[in-house]
Amino acid sequence: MKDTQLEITWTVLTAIVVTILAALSTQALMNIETIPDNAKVIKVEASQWQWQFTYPNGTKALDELVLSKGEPVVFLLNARDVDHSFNIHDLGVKIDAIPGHTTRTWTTPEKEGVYIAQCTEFCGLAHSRMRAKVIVK
Ligand SMILES: [Cu+2]
Repeated sequence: MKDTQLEITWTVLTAIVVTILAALSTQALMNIETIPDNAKVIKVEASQWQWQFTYPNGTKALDELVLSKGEPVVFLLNARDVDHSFNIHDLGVKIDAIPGHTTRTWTTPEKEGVYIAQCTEFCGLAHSRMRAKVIVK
């Protein structure tokens, strides 16, 4: 095989691999950004040192969140005092809660169970106790 043929072969193979990776990456990114239309919106307000959840019907709960298995949920976050960060590690949720600014993320819990939401932004003396129970049923 001549050098030219070899170079063309490697160039074409590389281009095919890069194209496949680009297509897979684009597909993955589109899945991340697409919030399902039927997602339930839950407002989350952080304050030293608790989480307040407001469900679509207006019901509020402190430090306990109940989600339905297989039901997509959008979290709209705000903070009352200082920066916090809402992290439900096992559900792939992590986003900052910032005073005066609404942040947003979403998830679909796929497994029943009890999970922990933990603040992951140092927000004061009781930061480490700023947890909420997350029940998926
Ligand atoms: Cu904190």
